[in-house]
Amino acid sequence: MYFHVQKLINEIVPDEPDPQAANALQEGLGGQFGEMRTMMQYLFQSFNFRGPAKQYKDLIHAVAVEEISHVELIATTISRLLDGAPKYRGNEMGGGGDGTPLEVALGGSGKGGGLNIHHFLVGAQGALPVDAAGNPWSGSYVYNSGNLTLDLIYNLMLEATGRLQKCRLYEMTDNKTARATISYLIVRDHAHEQVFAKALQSLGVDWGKTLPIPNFDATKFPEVKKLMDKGLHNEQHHWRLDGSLLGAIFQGPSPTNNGETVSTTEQPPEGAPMTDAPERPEEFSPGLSPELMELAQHIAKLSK
Ligand code: MN3
Repeated sequence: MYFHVQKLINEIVPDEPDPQAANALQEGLGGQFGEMRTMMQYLFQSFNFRGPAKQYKDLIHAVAVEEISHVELIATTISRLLDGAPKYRGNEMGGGGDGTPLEVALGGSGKGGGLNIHHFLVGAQGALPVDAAGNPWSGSYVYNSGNLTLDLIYNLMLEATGRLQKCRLYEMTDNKTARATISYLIVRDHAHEQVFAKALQSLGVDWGKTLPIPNFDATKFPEVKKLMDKGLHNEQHHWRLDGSLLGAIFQGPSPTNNGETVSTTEQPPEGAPMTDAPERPEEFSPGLSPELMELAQHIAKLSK
């Protein structure tokens, strides 16, 4: 069973609305190598785990639980990037025309392209479980062969591809809201590559100079450097209230053979405050009449 803390796993930095960046980020949420896939793949692998080598179940499960928070973080980031985009006139592409409040959904009068009309038509300026081309997320992305070594190899490939795509996303946008979340996820993908690499190393694999993938100096992205300076790429929390065997595997020298050390942390990340999204009357969201809102606020008081 799972418990919940009403916080985000990392801070979302405020910046201007940017519906194009929001759509690009959909790949990191609902794409074949996105956060919904990592979450579901690792959850199913842990649900279906067989045999007594429980340290590997704990390891897969630890990453799975963190991925739930990544889905939450990137979905919230997409919502923030969309929120207020129709009325925003500060940059070239934003801002609806003169009369229609949601004109931006049709491409607007600026640069146009790169938007997903469903962000405004189906959702109310919120994230959707689709990729950047609008394809719905699919359960067939999930790889769970039941063979532990194969599953771990595939998980490492998944994290490496996720990191590759996020590095490309970083190069696509300079929006601070988007980049803060992309950078955090680049660093955590790095950590998860190391988690699965350590697991495979414990089963006899020697990584030599292969890792991380993509193998380049990620500290050239300033936001990524800040997080790596704190060692965020070398640690993994176990997310268990009742004790975990993750630390038996994820400790000691980094599998990237760079002289750094990896470790399992006892304390979860501190988290960042979650703020309320504003109401959007042009989307009829949340669409409560003053009478119903009054009723809702009255009910909220009863719970105290
Ligand atoms: Mn992730």
